[in-house]
Amino acid sequence: MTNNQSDKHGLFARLRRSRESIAQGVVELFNSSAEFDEVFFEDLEDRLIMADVGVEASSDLVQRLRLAVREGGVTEGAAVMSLVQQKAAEMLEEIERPWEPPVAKEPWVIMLVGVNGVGKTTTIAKLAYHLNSEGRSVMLAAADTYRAAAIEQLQVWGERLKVPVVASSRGSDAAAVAHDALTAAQARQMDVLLVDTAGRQHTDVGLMDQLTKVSRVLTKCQAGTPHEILMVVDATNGQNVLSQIDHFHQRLGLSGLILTKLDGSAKGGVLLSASKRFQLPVRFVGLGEGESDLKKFDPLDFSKSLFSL
Ligand SMILES: Nc1nc2c(ncn2[C@@H]2O[C@H](COP(=O)(O)OP(=O)(O)OP(=O)(O)O)[C@@H](O)[C@H]2O)c(=O)[nH]1
Ligand SMILES: [Mg+2]
Repeated sequence: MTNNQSDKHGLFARLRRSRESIAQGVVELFNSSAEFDEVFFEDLEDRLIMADVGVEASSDLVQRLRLAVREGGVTEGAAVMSLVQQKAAEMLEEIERPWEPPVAKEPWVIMLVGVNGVGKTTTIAKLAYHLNSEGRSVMLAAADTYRAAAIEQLQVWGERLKVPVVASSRGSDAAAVAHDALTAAQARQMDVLLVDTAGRQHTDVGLMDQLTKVSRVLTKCQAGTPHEILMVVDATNGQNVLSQIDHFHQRLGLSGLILTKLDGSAKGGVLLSASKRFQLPVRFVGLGEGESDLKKFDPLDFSKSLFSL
């Protein structure tokens, strides 16, 4: 990635607010520190916690930094900041897993889940656009049969992106829609099936049960599916995303995260905290409302965007 701020899709430019909020405290500290000693490390840890990086991740990051600074005998602010970037990236890289479709003739099935309004449906559209541009054929399943206009919203995206959408009527069984969509995707030899689901609060037991049913029915229809259950979280929710992920992960066994609305958030630091706690790789980040506003997650890009002088 480039650090060119005029690049419309540059993560660096889009993450300005996150960066500023973290940078405010951290840069102040770097500017006012003559030495990178224990007092500095403790202060840095506090400022990272304030910036939504969370207690565990901040402590881990600062410990890695402490060792690297001491081992390397690093004394210069810019060099210490570069180590902060590297160590944050290292933490994220440790839980990365390859993002590749299984070698099979059957569709690669990806289900998106999350609480209301976080950007699931928009992210489905962005993913369809992304996968299409890689040369994969994509089909969408409108398994949000709950919210008014949810089906139409996905159909509008389908028309715009020229990808087929399998839908039923509002109020119908979400698991049946998922089943029909997978059968259709198999018949039409689609490479990928993206399953949209209704937003739900993790405390809503009935709706959480429905979600596990969707997943179960997919497995029955084609063993090994869904290959991915990605939880979409909204960066503007800050530390609240941790309890959301906790509940969804317990019920469904998530395979990864997508962080949306990073363009409008000062809370990108929560990603370090979430990925560390749940050991879930971050697959993509959402940086706007258009179909091309999705970026494949790159740990070093992200860390550089978050921490810089
Ligand atoms: N700025 C910004 N807006 C986004 C992003 N992703 C989604 N949105 C907007 O967030 C709003 C909600 O998006 P949806 O995709 O409908 O969210 P959802 O999770 O499907 O919502 P429900 O199905 O009602 O739970 C829309 O106005 C989107 O345009 C993003 O990365 N950045
Ligand atoms: Mg939706």
